[in-house]
Amino acid sequence: MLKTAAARTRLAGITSTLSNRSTSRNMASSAPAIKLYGAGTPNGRKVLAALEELKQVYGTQYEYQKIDLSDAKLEQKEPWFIKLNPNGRIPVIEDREAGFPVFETGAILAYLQQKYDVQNKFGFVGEREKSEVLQWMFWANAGLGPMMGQAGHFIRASEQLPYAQNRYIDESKRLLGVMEIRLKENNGWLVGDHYSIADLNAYCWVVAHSFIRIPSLDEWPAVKSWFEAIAGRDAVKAAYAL
Ligand SMILES: N[C@@H](CCC(=O)N[C@@H](CS)C(=O)NCC(=O)O)C(=O)O
Repeated sequence: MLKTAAARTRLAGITSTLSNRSTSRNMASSAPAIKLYGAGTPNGRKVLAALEELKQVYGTQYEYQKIDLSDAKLEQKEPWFIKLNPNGRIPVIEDREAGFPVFETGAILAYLQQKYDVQNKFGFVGEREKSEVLQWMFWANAGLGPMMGQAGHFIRASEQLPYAQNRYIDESKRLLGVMEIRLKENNGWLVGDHYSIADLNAYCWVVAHSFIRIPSLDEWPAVKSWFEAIAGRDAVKAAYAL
């Protein structure tokens, strides 16, 4: 029994604060844990496809905000975006549950796989395979992606520089040759005995081959079969349809 009106008022205040807190917690928990800021580019699709894979296996939900990369908008250079990714490029994710953002596609894929792929459907348990996933992701993100990206840039540039175009197209072809050997020696996957984030990470760049004057993958039959297997995955199709 509360003795004074002041005590009753104090209790009412505490109760209302607690109920507001619990309302805001409920609102926060109803939003998906992961928010992706991306676009329909090779790097943007990579994370979309990884999230779609997790959604299919675990029902993981995510929110997707498309960033307008056009010169007229350059949303990725705005201060609010730079706070999430100091590099001013998409994609970046926010994990509301953890309370921090993650940028760089390799780091995002590794983070999502380690935290949300609890059955290791897209990763591995073995120490060697875990290291190999990182090796092939670093390889693709330091080599294949930048080389194919530069080839595309010089092919579309207003100033046509055959030396630069050929340098990046030839290097991209060399890297496809490296993949060809690896896939042949490793039963069709970049790492271990199944599809993983290492394959998805590289796939989203190989998709762009036709934009850099590589009309087909016939020269690299193992890459071609690998490419077709990944393209046929429901999650990958869903990501490319968004
Ligand atoms: N190394 C970065 C590359 C990110 C990147 O180049 N993103 C491009 C789209 S694929 C971008 O945001 N371009 C717009 C810009 O450069 O301002 C990653 O893997 O996340």
